[in-house]
Amino acid sequence: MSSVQQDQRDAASESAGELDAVVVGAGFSGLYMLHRLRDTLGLSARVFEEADDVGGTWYWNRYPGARCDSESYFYSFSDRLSEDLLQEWTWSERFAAQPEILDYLQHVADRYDLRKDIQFSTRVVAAEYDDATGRWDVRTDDGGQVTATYLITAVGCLSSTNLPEFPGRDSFRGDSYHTGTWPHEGVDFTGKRVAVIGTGATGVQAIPEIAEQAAHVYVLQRTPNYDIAAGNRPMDAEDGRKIKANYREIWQTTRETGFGFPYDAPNRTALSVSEDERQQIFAEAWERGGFRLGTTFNDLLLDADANETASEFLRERIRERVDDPEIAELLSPRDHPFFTKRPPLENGYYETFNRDNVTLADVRKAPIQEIHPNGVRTADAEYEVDSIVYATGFDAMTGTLFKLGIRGRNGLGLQEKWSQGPRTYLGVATEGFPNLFMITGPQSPSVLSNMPVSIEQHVDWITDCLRYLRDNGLDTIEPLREAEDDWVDHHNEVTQMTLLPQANSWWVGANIPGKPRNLYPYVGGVGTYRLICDEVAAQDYDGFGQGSGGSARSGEFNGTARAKFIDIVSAAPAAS
Ligand code: NA7
Repeated sequence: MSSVQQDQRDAASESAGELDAVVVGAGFSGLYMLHRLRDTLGLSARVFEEADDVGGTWYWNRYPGARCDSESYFYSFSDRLSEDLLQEWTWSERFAAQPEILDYLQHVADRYDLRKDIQFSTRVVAAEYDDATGRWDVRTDDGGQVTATYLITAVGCLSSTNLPEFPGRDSFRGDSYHTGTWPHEGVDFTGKRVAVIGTGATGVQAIPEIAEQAAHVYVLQRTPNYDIAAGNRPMDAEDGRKIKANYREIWQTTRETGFGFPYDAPNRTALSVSEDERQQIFAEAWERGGFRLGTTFNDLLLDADANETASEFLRERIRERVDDPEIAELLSPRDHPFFTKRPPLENGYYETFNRDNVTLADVRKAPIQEIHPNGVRTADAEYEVDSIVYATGFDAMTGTLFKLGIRGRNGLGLQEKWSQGPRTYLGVATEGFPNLFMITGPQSPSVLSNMPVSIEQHVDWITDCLRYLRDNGLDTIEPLREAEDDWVDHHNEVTQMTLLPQANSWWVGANIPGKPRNLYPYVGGVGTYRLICDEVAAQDYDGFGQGSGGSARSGEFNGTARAKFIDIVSAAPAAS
């Protein structure tokens, strides 16, 4: 067949709704995946996106103070997408605010002409694998239907909001907002009495900004966090030049470290140095700002005594900044070790509690009992307010995946299969769901990493996998049960080596009533994980059954890809 005939045939299939790939979501991962599918592999692909524009997380989270907690110079696509873009794009702040990141993603969409293959304002309501045809049947809320060989989820890890079922919640007569679905026109809190529920990474960013405007802010805190000073500031032109000159090295480091940050990862334990030296190391990291503090020693996530030295360093910073010792104590975490819940980065958060128009309420001691037409009633107080801001987080990692109505072989539902928690091979695929790929899925590093680095790694790996299938005359791939069992066991083993199971975090699903308690992201480290995935690929996708026409012939699971890196894995959280 000539290439013209091939093009005509492709166009005819596409207009009949027969695609090579459907991608769900048009944030960082969906945009890059579409580019690779279409422009690298030459496949027909359509992206379905619920919003009316690109951006994902950065489209929805427009609350005051919304900004990235990774430094802007490495929170972007790397040289894998384009050296030119890296050199041309200039970030204005050390930690970019939401509008600037959204601008960036819009620029990427335009630069690569991606919008023409994205169907906006369209939600996927069902995605069912047809055993007879070996294709995914995808239905959308506008009544549309397409079929595709490959189904790729690019839905982000934090895209289903969590709005707790407080009694009387909907009776409130004022305005209510969830930070994850913030009005595009913004909100003016001038003169308003505002209750903010939640002090995670989002609340910590929003509260200082809201306090600048509002008549009074009541911060309803259930659990204090170890908030780290971000040290945000305008990007220094000289720093910017140095970064651009060294980008290749910077990206290489992000790919090798535990968390996907280009920070030094010294191989020393916290208790191996003297108290003075330790304090000095913490203080230097604190001065430099951001997540560096988490990478000062290699055992902070492994050893409770080591961790306590960092935890206490951070409590001391709180006492220094908050005038009232009782409020400082209320803001000081005592129930979980540092970094076992995601530490927020803050810009003036603690000083906010020195203001006359801010009240901190302990809703752990006196829980919220109800929301009523005029405000919030807790076990020991009444807060009459004009507005309620829910900074109550997300049903992370699986919430949105389950809403897609994914059904695999024999009609098996994804939610049904994962009723006790996710079961995946490498966090990117799951047995019984052929040709389903999940970008930054559960049991991959995902939210325990600098997201763009993990997104690129998954997209590139999926791209290579699809190329491999094509080159070998195959079009069906599915994890083998034993490979999946092995990965789940390994994931659980690495998790148990760390302190992470000790905290009631969203990382373990503790924020959603009834959600199975597991560590959802993989804590073995970005660098090690990449080596394992690359080795699986080098061994012709060991652990995946492969075939064509919907039948993935069973194969042998060699299992040596992971074993090859097991020693590194054992030390992986330490290598962060
Ligand atoms: P988080 O980190 O899940 O924080 C949600 C906050 O809301 C947290 O302080 C919760 O307290 C609080 N919360 C949730 N439900 C309730 C109820 N029922 N009553 C009182 N307080 C409640 O979400 P964020 O949006 O801040 O951050 C999510 C991620 O986005 C963040 O980690 C970054 O990765 C980016 P809790 O701690 O559960 O006691």
